[in-house]
Amino acid sequence: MAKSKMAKSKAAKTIYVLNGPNLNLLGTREPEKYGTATLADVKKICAAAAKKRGHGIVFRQSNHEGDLVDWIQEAKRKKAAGIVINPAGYTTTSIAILDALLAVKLPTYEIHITDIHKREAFRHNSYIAMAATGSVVGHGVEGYAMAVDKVIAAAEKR
Ligand code: CA2
Repeated sequence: MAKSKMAKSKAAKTIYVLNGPNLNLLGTREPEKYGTATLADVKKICAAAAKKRGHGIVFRQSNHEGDLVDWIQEAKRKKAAGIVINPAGYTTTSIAILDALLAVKLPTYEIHITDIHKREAFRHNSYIAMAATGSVVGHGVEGYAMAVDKVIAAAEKR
């Protein structure tokens, strides 16, 4: 491999960690389902996982679909290494988020705190999975660290 290419792939980069609707409530409601960690705790988990591999994060949450689309486009513009996304309630409905991910072609891991495949049938069919490199489901908030790790590994292979 050319020296310049090697240096480029090892350089510190940013992972965008995006969170969809209602995840701002994490740790304050339905702890039996989603646990007691807050979204601020999740941000720390992601930052630590990225730092271990020499990378940083941009961490965002919105209750609005268009914000998530804008941030996916921003990740591409700002040359992020990859995206970790918990689309929450938009998982099974958002062709707009799917299209944004297909357009930017960044390594992307979908994360769900709960195992969506063991929950109600309406939660099973993820549009986001059609654009994602892979997914982490059912590992609680620690699944975010796993997803950050996996997306960095995928980005370093590119
Ligand atoms: O398990 C996940 O991470 C989900 O993405 C969570 C979504 C749900 O619609 C998906 O099917 C699975 C719900 C996010 C709502 O977050 C809350 C957190 C705490 C209290 C209330 C809602």
